[in-house]
Amino acid sequence: MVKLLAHTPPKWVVSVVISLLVVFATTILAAANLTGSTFEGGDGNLVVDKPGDTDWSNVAGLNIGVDNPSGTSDNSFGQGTKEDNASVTVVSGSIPPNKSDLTRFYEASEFTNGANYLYLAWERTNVLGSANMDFEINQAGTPGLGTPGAHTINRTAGDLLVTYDFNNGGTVPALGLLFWVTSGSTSQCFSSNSLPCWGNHVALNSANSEGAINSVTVTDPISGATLPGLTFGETAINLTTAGVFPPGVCEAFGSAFLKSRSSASFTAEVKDFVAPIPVNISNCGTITIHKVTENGDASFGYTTTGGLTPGTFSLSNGGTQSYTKVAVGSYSVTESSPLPTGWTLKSLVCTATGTGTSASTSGAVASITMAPGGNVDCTYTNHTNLSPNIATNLSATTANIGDPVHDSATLTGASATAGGTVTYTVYTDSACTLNPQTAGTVTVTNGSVPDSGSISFAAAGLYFWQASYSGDANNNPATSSCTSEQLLIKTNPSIATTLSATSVAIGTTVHDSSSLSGQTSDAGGTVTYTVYTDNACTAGAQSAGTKTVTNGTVPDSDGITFNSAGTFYWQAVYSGDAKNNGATSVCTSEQLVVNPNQSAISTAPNLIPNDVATISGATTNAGGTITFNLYSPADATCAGTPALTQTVSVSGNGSYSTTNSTFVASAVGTWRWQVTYSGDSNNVGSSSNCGVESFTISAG
Ligand SMILES: [Ca+2]
Ligand SMILES: [Ca+2]
Ligand SMILES: [Ca+2]
Repeated sequence: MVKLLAHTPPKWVVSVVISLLVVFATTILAAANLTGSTFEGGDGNLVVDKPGDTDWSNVAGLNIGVDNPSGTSDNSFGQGTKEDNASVTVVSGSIPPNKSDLTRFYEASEFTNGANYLYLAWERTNVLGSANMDFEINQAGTPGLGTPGAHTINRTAGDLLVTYDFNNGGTVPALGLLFWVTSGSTSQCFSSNSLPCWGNHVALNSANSEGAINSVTVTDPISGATLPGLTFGETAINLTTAGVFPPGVCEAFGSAFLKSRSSASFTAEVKDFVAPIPVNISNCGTITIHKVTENGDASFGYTTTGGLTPGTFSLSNGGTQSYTKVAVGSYSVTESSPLPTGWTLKSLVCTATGTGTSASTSGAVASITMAPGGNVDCTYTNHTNLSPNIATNLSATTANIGDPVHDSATLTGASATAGGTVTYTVYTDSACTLNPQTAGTVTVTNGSVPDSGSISFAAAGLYFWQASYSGDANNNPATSSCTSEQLLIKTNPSIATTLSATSVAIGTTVHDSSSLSGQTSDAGGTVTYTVYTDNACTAGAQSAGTKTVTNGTVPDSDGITFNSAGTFYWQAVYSGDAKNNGATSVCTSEQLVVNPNQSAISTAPNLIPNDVATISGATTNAGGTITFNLYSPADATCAGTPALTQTVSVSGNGSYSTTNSTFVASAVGTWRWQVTYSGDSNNVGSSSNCGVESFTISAG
């Protein structure tokens, strides 16, 4: 059973004769261009014959497939390959003389006047009378099909096969369409008895197609070749009216290649071929949305109108949303608001390609008009600023009046190319509002911040530095915390001293006083008083106490009692505190002279009386006692109680003395002794008369 391809219904055997008659009948109507198209697809040449028309010489979107050179390097399908075979073997070698040796093919398509048109042409080297060509048009390509070896043609349900059959002696080809069928009844198959297969055959007619083979030599303006008669064939097909692109169904073909078939029979062996090339045959378009973010990333939402699926989507940096089968119509894509915090839409740029396809933008909205084969590519670029921190470091946190101090600042979290400026300012309050004094504005380069200028301070106190970053196109401003860098400029107070006395006698107690000047009103710390014995205040240190300073007031020193004469040097040393430097009084500024005592004669009359009595005329062994009685001037008769009495033992003749050492006679007048010997058994006692011995104390 042979199936012929000229308007032949599936599964219906007709005779070759009838088939040829039908073909012949269509030739009468094949002269003009297809309705709605300017392409000269039925005149058998490649150049424009009628002004305003198009032909292969100027058609838009021309795609060219070129075969391997004829001869041993040519590629073709292995013996016995048929159209229904998806798995094929490619071999190399010369094409037999009785089969078409293909050289190239052309493809173009356009959407115009509401219809999709497909234009195809083939060229061959040999002048065979008959021509049986198939253009296979796939949704997906088959990479590497041109190289020898086993391949599987990448066919998808709905793929298209355009059959092009010309019998020698005719003037126009018989054209047909078959669709690749992968499911359903095998009755769909045109020839095969099993799926998948080429089926759903559409016989093209003069209303939806035209074609011609050159009957005379023509020139190919594309390749420059001269083409003898019957070596060039072309066709134009209205895919819309042919039902390839049914209404509301999106179809897109991306690859096409050309084959030669051995005869008009569909099951005839396919031999030479020209490897697949990319094409873009579609009744629909593509919309691609790209996302670019600056300085970070976030998820951005999008809504669409017009029936895109999915209707909403989200993108983050580098993301893409592609709609590959977008039917003719109007669409919009809108970036949802509010945007993620801190983000702005920096730009929305759309490009549109394809006749009738356009895109415009307004704010976050891309408005798209899609025509068949159109492509719209939009890029949403969103921007956010980085939020750097600025850290600071003072060259000193305490300094004295007049000392130069500068600040340093460091940005972290800024972009690598961060610019802008940093302004350094010094304030006198912790809110950084009062008495601003500039320490300079410096230029930030690639995130690096130069130091501030140096400032010296004439007044003591606490100063607050602040560094403020201006920010730039990629970085938010930043300001250091006012209280994060405080500079204390300390006072240089002086201490003055006053001694309670500067010249004193030995035994006098002296204290020191001191007072501060130039200190802060809340000055604390201590003052240590010390007394030295040298004028360098290094020797003989004696503490006079360490006193606590309260609000600048200094208590007096302890009192020091000086028990030796000399010159003493006092010194007061102020410790200083957080705000006040220390101070020391001048050693020689306060000298204390302790004078030596003035010696004096005492005239007070008094004496310690003693008496001596001598015994004579007594035995050598005389014993007994001698009693010495001393009477005060008030007792002139020695009748009363003696003021002093002492009894001394006697041993023989001799002198005996009192041994008074404690009794002092001080009353003025005449003091009288009376001395009595007691005697013993051998000697008679005796007594001196009152007053025989006396002494007188006179008033002095
Ligand atoms: Ca032409
Ligand atoms: Ca022409
Ligand atoms: Ca080939």
